[in-house]
Amino acid sequence: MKKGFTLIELLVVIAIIGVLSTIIISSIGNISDRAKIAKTVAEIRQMETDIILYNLDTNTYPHCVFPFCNSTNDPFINSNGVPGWNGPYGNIPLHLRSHAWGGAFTVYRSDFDGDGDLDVALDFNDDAPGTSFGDNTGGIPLSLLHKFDDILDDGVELQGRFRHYSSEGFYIIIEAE
Ligand SMILES: [Ca+2]
Ligand SMILES: [Ca+2]
Ligand SMILES: [Ca+2]
Repeated sequence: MKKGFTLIELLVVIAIIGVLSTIIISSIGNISDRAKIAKTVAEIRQMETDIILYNLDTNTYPHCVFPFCNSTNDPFINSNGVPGWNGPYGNIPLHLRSHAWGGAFTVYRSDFDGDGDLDVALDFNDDAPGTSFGDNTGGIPLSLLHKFDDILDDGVELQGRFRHYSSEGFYIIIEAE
């Protein structure tokens, strides 16, 4: 009488379990990514609203560079001497904001396209708020960044109002002023 499993049978069972768990894990991953993208799109829209309110008051844009942005220079909660400032802007100070993957989500200004006008960057950092460049615990997979462009702009990363800049994890709003 046959007792237990043969080695072949065990290997087949292990292989089947492996395939099933891969399928389950990847489908959970997709659901999780979709939820995170939806959450981050909402955060981007809120950030845009706060930036617009800041601009209406000051006629300029907030500038807050990770990791040097803190409670004493955060432009959403400090006037920093900017004329017309009438904050605070939004419910969460800029230096404490994070995107759904856990990294800091801030805004700063630079002339990315070199035309002499400052552009506004939405900075999706891979470092959590309050940490430094080496944290790296909260990065958005670069393969997912274009999803924001699909939803908020023209779906093309190198053109339009939103542009993915370089290989880094941030988007810019070109020609904001
Ligand atoms: Ca520019
Ligand atoms: Ca980092
Ligand atoms: Ca675009």
